[in-house]
Amino acid sequence: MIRISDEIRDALRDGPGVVALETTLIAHGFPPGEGVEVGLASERAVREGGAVPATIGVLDGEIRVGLTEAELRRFDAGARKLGPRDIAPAAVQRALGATTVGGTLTVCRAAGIRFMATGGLGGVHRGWPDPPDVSADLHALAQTRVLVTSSGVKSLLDVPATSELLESLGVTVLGWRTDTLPLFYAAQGGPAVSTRVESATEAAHIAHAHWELGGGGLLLGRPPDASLDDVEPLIDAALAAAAAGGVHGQAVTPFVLSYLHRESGGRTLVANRDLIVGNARLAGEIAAALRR
Ligand code: PSU
Ligand code: MN
Repeated sequence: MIRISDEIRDALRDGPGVVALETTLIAHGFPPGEGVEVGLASERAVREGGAVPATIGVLDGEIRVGLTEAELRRFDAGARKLGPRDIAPAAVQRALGATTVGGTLTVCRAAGIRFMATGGLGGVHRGWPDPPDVSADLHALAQTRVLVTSSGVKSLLDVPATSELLESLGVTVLGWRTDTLPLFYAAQGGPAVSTRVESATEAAHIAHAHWELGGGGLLLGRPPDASLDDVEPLIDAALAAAAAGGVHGQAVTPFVLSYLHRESGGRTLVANRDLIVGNARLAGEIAAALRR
């Protein structure tokens, strides 16, 4: 049921490191056609970092680890959004399925992949417990021996509450040359990280030591290169529009991202793309550093 490409299988055995990439941001995080370009740019960035990219999704009845460009182009907005609980059903039913961070981590566990990159982790939605929505990304990260590089937690969420829950779950939260967790589009203003790191080698050594101890996931927060510090009012407006429109569950995050991309005149789209690609490059460097 799981099919790993030859290049990735070789790399996992004795080659350069491997970095997993998700397909939900490709299918649901960007306007039609643009997500694929972000996915392809992320793959190139992982290689520039010195590792092999492993983009993950469900296609033609298989859980695929490694997709060709033509296959990647099939992940459009019609794809199911797959969290950890949705992968087996999608494979058996031969659905086209795009994995979230949590879904991708579930496949990493089965395939033995130790690194992943994305834009922003899911987490505790604002207003919890109304709605009682906590992303399955958090539990998957706690249970999986993977270092996820992201620009923190998506700031449309309750980031301080998510940070508290990460601590409760035993997830090590590292800051890339920063003392605070990045706020996705914004570099500053987030809660404290548990440890600041200065180099890819240091991050790789901490991950390795954490796993030797029997630990699970780690999050590395890399601030966006260009910080957008004026989007908070737009996020409030987007969340209000989602509530007014009866948008809930899995549809909230894609709705809010596309609202922001539109209402910011494309500024959040550029920021989101650039931070994803930068995170992929850094994850590649860390995966390569662990090999050395
Ligand atoms: N990062 C981005 N854009 C995205 C996501 C991450 O820059 O669209 C996706 C990831 O797949 C993450 C998901 O797992 O958003 C979280 O969705 P939810 O809030 O429904 O758990
Ligand atoms: Mn959710």
